[in-house]
Amino acid sequence: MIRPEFFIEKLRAEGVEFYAGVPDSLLKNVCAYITDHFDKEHNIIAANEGGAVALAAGYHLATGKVGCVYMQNSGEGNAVNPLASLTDRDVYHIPLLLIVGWRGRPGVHDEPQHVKQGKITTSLLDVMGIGYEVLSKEEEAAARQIEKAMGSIRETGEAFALVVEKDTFDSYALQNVERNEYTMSREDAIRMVAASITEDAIIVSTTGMISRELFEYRTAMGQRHERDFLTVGSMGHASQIALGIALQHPERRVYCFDGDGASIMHMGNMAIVGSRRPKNFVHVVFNNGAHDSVGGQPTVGYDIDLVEIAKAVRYERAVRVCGAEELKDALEGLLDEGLQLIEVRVKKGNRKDLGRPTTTPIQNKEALMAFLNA
Ligand SMILES: Cc1ncc(C[n+]2csc(CCOP(=O)(O)OP(=O)(O)O)c2C)c(N)n1
Repeated sequence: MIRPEFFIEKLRAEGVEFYAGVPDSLLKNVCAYITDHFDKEHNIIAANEGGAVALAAGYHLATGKVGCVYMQNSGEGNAVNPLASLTDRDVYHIPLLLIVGWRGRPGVHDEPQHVKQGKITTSLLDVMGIGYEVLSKEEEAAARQIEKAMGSIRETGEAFALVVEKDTFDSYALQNVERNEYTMSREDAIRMVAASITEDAIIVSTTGMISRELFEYRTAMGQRHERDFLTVGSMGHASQIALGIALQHPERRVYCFDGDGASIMHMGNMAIVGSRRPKNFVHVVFNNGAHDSVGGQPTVGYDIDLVEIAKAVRYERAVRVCGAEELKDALEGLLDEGLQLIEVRVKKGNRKDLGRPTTTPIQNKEALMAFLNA
């Protein structure tokens, strides 16, 4: 295995002093090392992976140096547009290094949302004309690959990617842990909201642990899963799926269970929800100020005012709550009709024995459609 400090210090020796990206579970030890060793001007956790590519482009314009973008392969899609229309040699020809966590690598068992992306991870790089190396798990070989990558970037002025398999990096314990003062767990908050909704309502939940915790709540309560759409991939788009349903089923209330990282990733989606003002839409953002599902790296969730943002894009009502009492009041105080948002401030972390959905995405889809159209 590679020590994160070995990897990042080798990159530093090759002139890499700027990072931007969206965290990934396979890269979490490297991301933690970067967080501890680079200041906020040199490590930016971006809203989405496309934004990270553009940040590295801006850094290059300002300094002439090569920035590095880290991402899970799920984020390749978000990055394709700026890679093809900004940094590509046919456009502005801007060099950068990509570090891509390879979930769903063929032959390695992974969750369903990673299977397709895992198959196309390297072919997407091929089709964009981006050279890559699958990073060795052995330090000296990895060091040679870094030299090759940086040599290629310097020679061609183009992007080059290091693709990272599972169990490549050794552990690294984050020193600068950002704690928040909130006491309620996300899982308790999810249970409270789920328990408060009527039997005909739908929940569209976001990527990561929020969906896993909702699934386990139903199982624990002996309930079926047909009312819940678990958006296991497609991070940041749960609110649009919910909107698509809400507009066609005005007789049912639709809840979106969102994360702060996910809602920030595609924040414009809130504006579209606001523009339609569905009367049957309740947006609940479980805000722990972190990308908790992939290692707890900070988001800007506590630096911005989600309630004011919701109001500004024409949600009828938006409130922020912390703690079970306030959440209970907010749920009881929901208007019978109207587009509403509840931001629930929760602490970071999850149960260690949290499971994963035991139904497949297709089963989930079919059960929901049957329920909706019964
Ligand atoms: C496009 C994309 N980028 C990155 C990921 C990896 N990922 C999965 S969950 C997650 C964090 C979600 O954070 P948040 O929405 O705040 O929810 P939390 O995990 O904190 O409950 C990330 C970055 C992904 N699935 N898709």
